[in-house]
Amino acid sequence: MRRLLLAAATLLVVLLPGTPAWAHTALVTSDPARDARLTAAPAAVSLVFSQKLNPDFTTIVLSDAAARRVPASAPAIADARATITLEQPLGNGVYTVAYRVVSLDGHTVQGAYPFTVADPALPAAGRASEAAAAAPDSSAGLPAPVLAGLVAAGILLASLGAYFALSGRRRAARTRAEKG
Ligand SMILES: [Cu+2]
Repeated sequence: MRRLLLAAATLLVVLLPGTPAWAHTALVTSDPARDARLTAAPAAVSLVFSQKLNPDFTTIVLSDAAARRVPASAPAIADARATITLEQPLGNGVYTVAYRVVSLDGHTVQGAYPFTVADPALPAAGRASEAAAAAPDSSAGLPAPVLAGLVAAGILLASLGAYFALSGRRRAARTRAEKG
């Protein structure tokens, strides 16, 4: 009987690893949604969790593609929903919503997800940086006159090399003839 109790106690310890995942809060839904592609910029970001939120331990940060924080209000908490209101209209581009909240058992839950603003009425996002990133560093990107100059210089060097090699051989032949 005692052995059985011991086995049961051991089993209990094994089955109870400090933090049962089901006790933790989780992001249930959000607006904008994860990976959303919006044709109109949102004025707010709203997250709904599976547990009631603690206003003292709820953080939501919106960042742009350059990881700059987008100015926004402190999260307004209503039960399990937290909403930040953006202070400026968003331009086109990829944004990241990062959140950090506390579960009822006191453990922190954090995560992040992206969404994209692609308003056809706004200028395209980061065209200059995209162009810079796309520019190849190979000779294929060189303007035609530069390429032509490089080819000409190559031909000149090759023919100079051939000339010196030839004249060197001729000179060697001549000295050999003079000696002989
Ligand atoms: Cu926990």
